[in-house]
Amino acid sequence: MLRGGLIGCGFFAANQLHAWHDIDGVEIAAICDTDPARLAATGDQFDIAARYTDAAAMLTTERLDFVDIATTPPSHRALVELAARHRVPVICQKPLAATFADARSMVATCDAAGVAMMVHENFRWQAPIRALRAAIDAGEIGTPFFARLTFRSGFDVYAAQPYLAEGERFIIEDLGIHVLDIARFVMGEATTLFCRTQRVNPAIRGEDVATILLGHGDHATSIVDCSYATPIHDDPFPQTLIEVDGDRGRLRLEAGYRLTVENRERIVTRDVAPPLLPWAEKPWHGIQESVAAIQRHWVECLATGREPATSGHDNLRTLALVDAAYRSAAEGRAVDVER
Ligand code: NAD
Ligand code: 89V
Repeated sequence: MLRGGLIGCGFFAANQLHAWHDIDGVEIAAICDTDPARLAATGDQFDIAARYTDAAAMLTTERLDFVDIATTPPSHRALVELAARHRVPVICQKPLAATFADARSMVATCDAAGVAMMVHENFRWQAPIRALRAAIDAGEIGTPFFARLTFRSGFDVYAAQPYLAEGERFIIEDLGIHVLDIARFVMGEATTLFCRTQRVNPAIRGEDVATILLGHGDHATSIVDCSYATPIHDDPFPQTLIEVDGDRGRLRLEAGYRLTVENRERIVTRDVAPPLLPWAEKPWHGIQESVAAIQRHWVECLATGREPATSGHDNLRTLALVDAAYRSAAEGRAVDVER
């Protein structure tokens, strides 16, 4: 039985704890939160007796096979470094760090300590996105040369995550990061990028709209566009809608989890809806199922010694896009993505 310790008992951690509970061969043996009330509520809900308000005390006292960090970003670097000092494999929520330099240093620290590291970048693990990628891998549209990845919503994301209204940076760092990661997953690495940001909602501090044009070498172009300022009657939150043009056909992942594959001869629409897990709740169920999928992947990686798909090293490539997007928006010009 793998013994995990979870740090950060907030809004999203409940999904992670439900998913761990469902995975055979894993138990969350201890939890930690600096807020005693949240710690107690989570411990009671998931029946976990070993509770800590100090992560260092948890790491010193408990024998853990991995740590799952579900705190907000300002604490990520210190907590990842703590796990590395204890030689404990570590999962860290996105965004891995507030700066690209911090993230690089965290990945280097885990390398030096010889500990496995995975970033909890779960969006690419969503069932509809994997179905889209499987269609590309099966050659259904030939070679992709264009994609548009859209996340537009007016959902009140601030209700459950009030800190999102307070940061100098918002939608690229918190949400665009997922969509940029999907862009890599679907289209490969991007080399150049141009980004414009807007703040439409005057009640928040950061940008709530971002439009990003990516160049994937010479072979492909994609557009990532995100908005939390778009009033929509049937809001698709939290679905990422995607279209991909290939030289032999076209894919469209549309609202309601419909995947259409077409070429000049035929058009087929498939239902690629994610399953509704027993503990999941609409409209979050696709994200919740992706949490279970990425955590199962982590357990397989620990068992086999394989590098996780969203390892620290892999996630640096996504963070390079986030960094380039903010740089481009600030400078008002296209920029190269740091390698
Ligand atoms: P939250 O504020 O609801 O919860 C964070 C918890 O961490 C709080 O209870 C806080 O007291 C605790 N905490 C902070 N610093 C700590 C420390 N040093 N030691 C112990 N506990 C500490 O935040 P949230 O909305 O659950 O977000 C947490 C993380 O999850 C963020 O990085 C966010 O971006 C990410 N997130 C990811 C997804 C996704 O789909 N992958 C969705 C939502 C949130
Ligand atoms: O991923 C996140 O951190 C969340 C949400 C999915 C709502 O964007 O903020």
